[in-house]
Amino acid sequence: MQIAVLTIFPNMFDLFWDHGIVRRAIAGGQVRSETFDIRAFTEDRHHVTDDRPYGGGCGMVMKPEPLARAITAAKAHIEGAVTVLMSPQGDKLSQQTAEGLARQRGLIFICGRYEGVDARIARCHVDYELSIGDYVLSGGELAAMVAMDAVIRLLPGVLGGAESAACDSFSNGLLEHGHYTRPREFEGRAVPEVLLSGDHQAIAHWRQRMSLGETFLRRPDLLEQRPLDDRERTILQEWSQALERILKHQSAHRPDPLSGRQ
Ligand code: 4FV
Repeated sequence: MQIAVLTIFPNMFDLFWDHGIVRRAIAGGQVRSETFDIRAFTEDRHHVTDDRPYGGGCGMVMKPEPLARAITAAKAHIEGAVTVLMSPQGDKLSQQTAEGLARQRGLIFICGRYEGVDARIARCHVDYELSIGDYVLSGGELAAMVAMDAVIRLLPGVLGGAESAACDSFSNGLLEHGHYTRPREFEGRAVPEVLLSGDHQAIAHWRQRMSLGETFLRRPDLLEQRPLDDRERTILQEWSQALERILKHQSAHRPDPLSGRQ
């Protein structure tokens, strides 16, 4: 996959390209990355990339001309690339959107600064607007790094044997179960016995229950959004029956008003 980033701070990406899975993907040839300094596409001697907003108001807006030239230049480098503007107005980044972007041949990330980019760039030169969350950053660079990290690790051949995107949180729409490693006991807390059993089916069942439980407790919305498989439905039905029993017996624990006990 070819990736280009358009930014007024290209050096911010030096460390990003040079570490971890991203570095490995570049070294392995799965990714070819390039940064374009938007200032290089200005025509004035002060390389101005922003200007005051029409209609007044606070802050500055990124000028359309340097951006349009930079986008054209990047597109000339990457055949059939999808242009992605990082902005709070965009679709929310999720594992599904990351999987969709990972299927593209080329991506061009546009990083805004100031109050944002001239709306005519967003409307006429951008294929897709993407947000990493409902908050305002001082620039799109960190958001582009988040999106690129989520996409690059999904590219075929990037994650090595032991690593697999398949068992990621959200890859099956659920939160992940807890992970444990040596020592068996830490601060007096032991690793769950089943994980030491070597019984792979029991381990898989335990992990599925933990994953369902974590998702039910922390993100029940995720469970409402996705179809359950038979085993998951059985587990949730078991839990709901157990809850019924507990609640039914609660009446038995209600203090007897005549006993004078609180
Ligand atoms: C953002 C976000 C974000 C808005 C104005 C950059 C800033 C400035 N990008 N997800 N949230 N961008 O806040 O992607 O130009």
